[in-house]
Amino acid sequence: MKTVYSPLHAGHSGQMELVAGAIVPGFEKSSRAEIIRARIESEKLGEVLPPREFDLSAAKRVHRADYVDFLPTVWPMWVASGRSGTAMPFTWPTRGLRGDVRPRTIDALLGFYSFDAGANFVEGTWAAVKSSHDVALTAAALVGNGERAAFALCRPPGHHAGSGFMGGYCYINNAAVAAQWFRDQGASKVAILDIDYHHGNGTQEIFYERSDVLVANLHGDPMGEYPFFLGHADETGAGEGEGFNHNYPMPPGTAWDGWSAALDDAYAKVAAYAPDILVVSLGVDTFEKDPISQFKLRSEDYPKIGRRIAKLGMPTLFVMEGGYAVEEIGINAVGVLSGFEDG
Ligand code: OKP
Ligand code: ZN
Repeated sequence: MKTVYSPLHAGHSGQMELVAGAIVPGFEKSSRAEIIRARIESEKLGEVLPPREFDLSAAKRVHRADYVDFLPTVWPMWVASGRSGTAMPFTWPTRGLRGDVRPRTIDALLGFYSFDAGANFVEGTWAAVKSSHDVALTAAALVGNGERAAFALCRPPGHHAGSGFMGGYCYINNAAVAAQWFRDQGASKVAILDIDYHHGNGTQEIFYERSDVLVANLHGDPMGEYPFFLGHADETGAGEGEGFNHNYPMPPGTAWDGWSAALDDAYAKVAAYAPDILVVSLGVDTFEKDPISQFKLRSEDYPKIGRRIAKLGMPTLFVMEGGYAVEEIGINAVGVLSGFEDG
């Protein structure tokens, strides 16, 4: 399987994050992508290719144009307001406030276009976000051109980014952009299987009223886990999209038995839908040693996931999402991909 990777991700580093009342170095750090790439090379998974540049028209098919256009302006506005360090939002237009009036200053705009303080900006952030988007579309094109599968080594991740907002380390929803791109290239149905530990609220929101993109999500129960405000089992889609969204919230401590039972159910939903293309939002923060997550998958489980996904027999695009146990992130992510290759 070929991988698409860009070194520009590394400019998105050194950002700080607010955790339990303290400002600490971000968990979503650049070594994540480097360790995955090194493992791809040592395991000889396949060629590692650079992305081609795509314009933002595909992104604007799933995100609001004003939101996409805002992203490259953040750092220049931050600097112009006399700041340095990390740009992050701290005020949001929640219930009882006006979320329909676009404000003017950088602090206000950061809140207007986000749902939490987890999508931070440093100088290289926009270039990294754009490269991650290009990585996803370049890998999508490989699958579109007949490869059985490809791996988009995206960083930063994307699945928390919704049509008009960033959050949870995510800016552009790489998996959603790729799914839409497949549709626009002629695929009639696309399925997205999101196996990151956290619910892919952005992906769900983007496709919630559509039947042409099925979304299945396995994740920590939002009653007690980030992103808290979406991802319940009763969210099944709306309008045209009714019945095309499937959530599998699971309790803390869930290990292979419980998790793989949910995967089997999601698998059956995807198989019954019979999409032309499968996009996998691949997070490995389900790992037992993940520092911010509560599931108990082990390294030996990841190849089993890949083998099961391969049995669907669908052209498959893997898009990297989360995973914060940096030491094992290469073993686990490449474990899924190698398992797929064997399956
Ligand atoms: C991204 B992905 C507050 C942030 C809370 C955010 C987790 C984002 C996970 N500082 N945690 O789904 O792996
Ligand atoms: Zn996650």
